[in-house]
Amino acid sequence: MTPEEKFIFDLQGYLVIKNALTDTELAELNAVADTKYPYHDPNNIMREDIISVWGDPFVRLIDHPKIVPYLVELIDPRFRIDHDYCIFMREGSARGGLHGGPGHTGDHWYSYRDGVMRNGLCVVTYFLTDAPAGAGGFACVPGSHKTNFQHNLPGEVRQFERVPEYVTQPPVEAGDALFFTEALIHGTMPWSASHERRALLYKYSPAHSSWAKEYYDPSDYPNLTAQQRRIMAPPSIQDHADVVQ
Ligand SMILES: O=C(O)CCC(=O)C(=O)O
Repeated sequence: MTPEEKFIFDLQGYLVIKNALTDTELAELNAVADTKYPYHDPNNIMREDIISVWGDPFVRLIDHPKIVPYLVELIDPRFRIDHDYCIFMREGSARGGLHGGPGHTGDHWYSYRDGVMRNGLCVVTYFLTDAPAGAGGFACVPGSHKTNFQHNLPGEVRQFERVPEYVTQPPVEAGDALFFTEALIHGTMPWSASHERRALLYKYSPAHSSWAKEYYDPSDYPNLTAQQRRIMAPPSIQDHADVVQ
């Protein structure tokens, strides 16, 4: 991470990583995503768990070389993947309000000490389509990973019935990734663009902790590298060696 990226993440609790995916990677991922259509949901939204089993291009995202430095710097060199899923949305769909935040429940926390930032559960979202300003999708309250008053956030703001200036929908392009800590207040704004939203969410924890109640089964993945196998291991310090950048 550059010094400026550290400044931004500490300030905001999230960071956009431009062009995390190459055009080839993006095309491969979108080609597979195309085969998942049409989905039949009256709400025009598809949220499917464990999309890492969709094939090798999705497995490679687990320790994508552009992303590993952020996981090492912001979680720990011994991070683990906790769970993954996709959110695909069509025009007019909605999925729920702002949540998360640095509460006393779950593994949503951010800390800083002696030049080192650490987080509990963190998310890398890969965008397979653009999310321009005003389109909706990922939204957050920048800086709220350090708030002391998260319960004062009004209900109508949580539900996006009112969108004050402190709520942001960061514009992103296909191929970008967005790294955020679950200590950040965040959620999904209704999707208003005419094209589909396609977001892949890979969620990571410190080596010793788990948010999900089920763990990955390596036998579902025929071509794992030794490093990916370690990153997928259940929570423990012992099974997670440092991930090399
Ligand atoms: O990208 C989004 O739509 C928000 C995802 C979300 O709310 C979460 O990761 O908990």
